[in-house]
Amino acid sequence: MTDYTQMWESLGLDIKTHDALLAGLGKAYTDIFLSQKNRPEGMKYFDFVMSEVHGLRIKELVDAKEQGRVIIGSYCVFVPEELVLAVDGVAVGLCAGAEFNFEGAETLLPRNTCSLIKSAFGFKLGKVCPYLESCDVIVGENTCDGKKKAYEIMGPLVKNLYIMDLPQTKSDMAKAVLKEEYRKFIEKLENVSGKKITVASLKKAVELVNAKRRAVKRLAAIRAADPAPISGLDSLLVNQVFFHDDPVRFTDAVNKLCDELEVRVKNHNGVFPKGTTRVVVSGCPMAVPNWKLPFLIESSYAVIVGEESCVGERGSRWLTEVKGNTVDELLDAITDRYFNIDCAVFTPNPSRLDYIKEMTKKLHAQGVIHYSLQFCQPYIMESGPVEKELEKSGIPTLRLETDYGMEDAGQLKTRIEAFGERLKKK
Ligand code: BJ8
Repeated sequence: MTDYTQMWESLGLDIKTHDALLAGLGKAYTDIFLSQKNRPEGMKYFDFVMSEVHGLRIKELVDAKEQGRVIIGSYCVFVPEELVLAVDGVAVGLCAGAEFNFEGAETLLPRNTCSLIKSAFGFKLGKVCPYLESCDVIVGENTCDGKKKAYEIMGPLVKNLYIMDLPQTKSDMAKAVLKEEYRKFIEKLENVSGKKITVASLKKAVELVNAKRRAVKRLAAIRAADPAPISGLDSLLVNQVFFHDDPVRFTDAVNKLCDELEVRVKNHNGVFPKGTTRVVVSGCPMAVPNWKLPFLIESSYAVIVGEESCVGERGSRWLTEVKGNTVDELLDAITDRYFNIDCAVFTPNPSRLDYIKEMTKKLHAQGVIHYSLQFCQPYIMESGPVEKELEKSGIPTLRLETDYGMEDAGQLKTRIEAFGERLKKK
């Protein structure tokens, strides 16, 4: 195994704490992922990526920087990777999914802040995130109130925090605001990278990101098969790696995995027996290594066949039309694409509910498990009307609120199992 200590030291990581974090991550990965039976061969690539997620991938980022490329980190799927790639930059996701150093985070943030935000602060204060420390620019986007105010507190802790303002309605004016924010982001990227976005570089970037999204869409469609050829856990992992890996290599690996899964579907070779209860999970994004809920669900009675989440279909279901002969026209197409995202911070937000119904139907799911992080106002608020509407449409729905800790695992499992009984009777 390569020793990356020197690289981590040069990024300013706290080696002892970081070692402990990696050891915990490795154990969780072995227990949750490697213990699954009859996994697709194609998952070996993702096992490798995970084993090197703070090693080889970080080395690649360091090398990219040495070659003069900029590293742009973000916490939201509204930040267009296309624009980063168009200046030959590298885009990395920074959301964290572990309950780590929450005591530290709570010295700066109110206790009733969602785990996703606390985790980002815990990682920063604990000096354990090599992605964050590699970034030339960290993009904070004004979405929910928690994130908005947290970025104000984060500003002095990091170098080069850039705030992107986002609209919260779907009006024409809101779309114009989004386009203007993206235009300002181009300016920022051009300044920091010293490279100009051209029609050719932007078209190429759009095509690259489209190919990546097409690959995960292909995976999402394959999951309609019964028996399920891949677990929800493994599919989630692919969607999580989406935010960290090299886009070309990732696309290739996902397409290879899909080739294999299509053969499995033909041969009725499932990871769960035919007729296993099928559920869609909808709600807050699950960042690495947030695997708690999928693990509890899939170790109970059901297979997860889709994620209506930003780490899932909400983040990847739209492609960008490659149309336009100027950077401005291409930016219109990019804005059109991103303006579709139906995050719960938007009001009103009917398309999210419609799409949960559509997913349930096309993936032949018997029910929906709505997942909100505690203290996440947008998704908790939206979960009531979502549950009511789904139930009215004959789709059994279980609403869960949880955090990154394991204390409520037993209680969650009991509720998940009781929901399973209900689905069986359906
Ligand atoms: S587009 S879902 S990635 S904002 S869980 S921090 S909402 S209090 S993550 Fe998100 Fe962009 Fe929307 Fe997607 Fe706030 Fe809720 Fe915490 Fe959240």
